[in-house]
Amino acid sequence: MGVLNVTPDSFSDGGAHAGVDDAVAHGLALFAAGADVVDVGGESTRPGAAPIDAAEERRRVVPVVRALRARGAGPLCVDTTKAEVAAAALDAGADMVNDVSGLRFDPAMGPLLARRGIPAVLMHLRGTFETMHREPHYDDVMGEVAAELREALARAEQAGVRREQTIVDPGLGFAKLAAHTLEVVRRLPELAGLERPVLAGPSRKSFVGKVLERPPAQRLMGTAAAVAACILGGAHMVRVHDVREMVDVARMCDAIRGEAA
Ligand code: PMM
Repeated sequence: MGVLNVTPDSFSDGGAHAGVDDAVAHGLALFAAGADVVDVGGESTRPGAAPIDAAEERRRVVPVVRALRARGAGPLCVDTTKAEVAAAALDAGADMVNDVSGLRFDPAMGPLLARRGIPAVLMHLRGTFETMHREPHYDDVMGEVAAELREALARAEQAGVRREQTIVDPGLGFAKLAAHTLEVVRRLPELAGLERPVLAGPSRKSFVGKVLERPPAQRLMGTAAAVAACILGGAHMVRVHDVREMVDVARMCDAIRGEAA
């Protein structure tokens, strides 16, 4: 899954693709580099990022989805916690939804996913975008992440979402210190107990920066190591910025796992 952030302030590539033409060019480049799906997001989750309303988020995301579709590009995923934005992006041609709140922020999201019947990523996140960067506490981080993802799956089921639609994501770096995220990556195989496909997003994140003491632009090799650990730990999909390089990492990991590269 290639990352296409259409935000003026995202932490690692913010501002680079804020115009529609630039965003479309970058989205096409992600597919050309080997992405199987591109995730279009209009709201930054970076610490201290200003929250935006649905109208502004739609204004950022929908033209990019529509223009990529017009160029024959896809499949496309929309990274949003707002049902209104998700619905508009799906109407514009998006194929799936990535809700980093795991259906907690907008009660209309579950029913929308149920009606549309499309694949949906349910990510683990504690608190809100404003509170999640405060000192998080876990006694058993992986046990608690898995239990809270089970709750997200139950919320989805309650709303009428079919289990087959769902993909789970432990939310690397979300409401987690570097040590928590490293433990989640190490214990990723435990998510197999949820019996759903797993997505992981280690790309350029601060836990990589913390270990290597490098800024986001210099986290390529750290990201490669984390992507390899995730895939060998059972992730079915990885959400990354550096698609061309990570396709090689993924193919190599698949070969090591004994799967077709
Ligand atoms: N990370 C970010 C944004 N959206 N969605 C999912 N499902 N998983 C993630 O790990 C994730 C996400 C933040 O990273 P970015 O600002 O580089 O997009």
